[in-house]
Amino acid sequence: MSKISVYQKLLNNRKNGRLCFPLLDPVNFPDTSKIEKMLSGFESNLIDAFLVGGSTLVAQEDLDKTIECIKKNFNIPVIIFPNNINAISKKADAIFYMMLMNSAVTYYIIDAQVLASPLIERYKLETIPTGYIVVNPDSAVSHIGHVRPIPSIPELISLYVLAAKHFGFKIVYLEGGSGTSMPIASAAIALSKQLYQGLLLVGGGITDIEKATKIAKAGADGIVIGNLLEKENGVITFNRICNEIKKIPLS
Ligand code: 1GP
Repeated sequence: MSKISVYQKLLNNRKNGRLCFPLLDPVNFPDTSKIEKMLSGFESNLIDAFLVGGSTLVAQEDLDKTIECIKKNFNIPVIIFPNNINAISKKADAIFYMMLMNSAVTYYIIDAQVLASPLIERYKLETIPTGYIVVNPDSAVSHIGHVRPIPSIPELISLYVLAAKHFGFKIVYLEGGSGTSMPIASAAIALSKQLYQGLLLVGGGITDIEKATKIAKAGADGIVIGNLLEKENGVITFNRICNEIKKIPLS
């Protein structure tokens, strides 16, 4: 019997509540003691998948080490959230096969994906086609990805979401930019969810229950949290946030 895909697991989990994804950036873990400490704080029943990646990752071996550590501690899927072609590891369960939809250069729209394809094939990594839309111009991903910023106008953002739907992407990821003080606005999330039936993930600047609840209630199927995990008591806050948003009535 063939095993269930990571994507199918996410769809199944979504039937029971909003999805929660901690995002671990390998560049933050020069040695394993720091990641081991962080991992010991997570509650496995609150996490739907670990995302691993970051805008400035350079070495595949750092990615490998981070994934190995997670796998040693949890029986939860690990999905690569790639920044470039070096972010491919055979140790992961799946990869967001992403198109940075509002990049101004072909590299992040199609070239990197073409270059990455043979290795993904060789590693037999599950690809989850993902439309990645970056809203905040003042962010690392925006700079690295040559993003053509989208003003925070819901109708404009929704055009990209519609295009993602027509491409058949299984996930749309609305990115507010890591560490932003202005997460994606509720109106943009609500309109996006109205137009797109796949999994709508939202990340960037989610640091407390209030922001997370607002985003989830607006229509996000899942939230991604990175920066907060690095703060003091960040994992505890992450657990509280996830606990709360998983209680929100299904919609
Ligand atoms: C970044 O959306 C993610 O790609 C997470 O953002 O680091 O602000 O949580 P934060």
